[in-house]
Amino acid sequence: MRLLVTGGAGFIGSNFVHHVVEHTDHRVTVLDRLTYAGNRASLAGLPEDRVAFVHGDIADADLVDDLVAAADAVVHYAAESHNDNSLHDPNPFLHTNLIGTFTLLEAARKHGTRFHHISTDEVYGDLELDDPARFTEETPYNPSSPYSSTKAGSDLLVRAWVRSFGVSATISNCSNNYGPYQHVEKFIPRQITNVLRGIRPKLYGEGRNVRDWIHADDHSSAVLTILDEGRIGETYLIGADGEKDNKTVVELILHLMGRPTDDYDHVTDRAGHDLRYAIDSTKLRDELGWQPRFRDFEAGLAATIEWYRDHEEWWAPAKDSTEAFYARLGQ
Ligand code: NAD
Ligand code: TDX
Repeated sequence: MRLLVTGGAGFIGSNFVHHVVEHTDHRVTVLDRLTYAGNRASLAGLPEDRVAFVHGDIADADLVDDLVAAADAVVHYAAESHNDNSLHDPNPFLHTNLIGTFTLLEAARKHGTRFHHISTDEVYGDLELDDPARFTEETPYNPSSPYSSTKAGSDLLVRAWVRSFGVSATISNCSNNYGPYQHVEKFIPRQITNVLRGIRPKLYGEGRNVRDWIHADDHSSAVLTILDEGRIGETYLIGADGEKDNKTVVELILHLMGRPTDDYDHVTDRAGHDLRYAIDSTKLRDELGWQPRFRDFEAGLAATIEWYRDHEEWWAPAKDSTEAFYARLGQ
């Protein structure tokens, strides 16, 4: 197959491209605008006869039309993805997450191209800490931030294009990813690179908020499974039973990096901070037979720490400006 992967120079998109090259015969064209979050170095070393790169905007209808016409399937990762940025300036989130997704859907409709939309568990809002329920495909949408509301809107566009225009689309909503190539603005790489730089990790509020962690490589295998075997029009939740509160994660990072586990700061909490996310991925596992490979969070985290230790040249250029942004917010 010829895959068009949008956002393939970002964190999860680049992990997906590496996974596809390693595990399939597909050829990939990456379409990426190379915003602050995109990095061509994340695709370095991949074979040129398998992976092509196009620098451009998913909201550029002429460009998108040409690329979708040449693809057998679109896997749509491109997004503005950081909640804290969306609280500071929502505008790019509307452009990319809504107009960009609309532009891709119109091209998929015109050319009859298979479409897989990557989304997030954040569209479902949050759960109480003691709620026995987890998110399922039936949970009502209830997004909290400009980021999650534009992702929710993009999911609804996909559903409407399936029903009204017969677009062959599937949707997946995944929990929090960790692994290599994640931007230093995000929680886990921020704390790892802080420790590497001799800066104390920064925990929002009390750190009671729970995230459901999955390794990015497991996200990739789930997306390939849905692309191959998913039922058109269906939504699949992707998760690996990885619930941890933020305080536990910071203390584990410090422990794995040989630091005292109380060597961190509590900083200003995020506005509207979602308390807990938790995914029930029974449908994906029972219907399509998918299973995560990384079941030991501590081992996956240790490998991720090693990756950041070994790849300072990849993350260092973004570190100072990211910390300056957080410092202005008191975080
Ligand atoms: P990221 O911010 O690391 O990467 C986004 C990529 O999209 C970047 O390479 C950027 O340059 C590109 N991009 C942004 N705007 C673009 C535009 N207008 N045109 C073309 N390219 C553009 O994001 P990520 O964390 O890898 O997330 C990828 C997808 O996965 C997003 O759709 C996100 O909502 C979803 N998701 C992320 C997580 C997570 O934990 N990070 C969890 C679930 C779902
Ligand atoms: O310095 C920090 N300190 C801190 O305590 C940062 C950056 C974050 N946090 C907290 C906020 C969250 O409770 O850690 C948790 C994780 O934060 P992020 O990495 O910003 O992720 P989150 O807001 O949970 O969203 C992520 O998962 C779902 C991705 O960024 C989204 O793109 C995805 O949809």
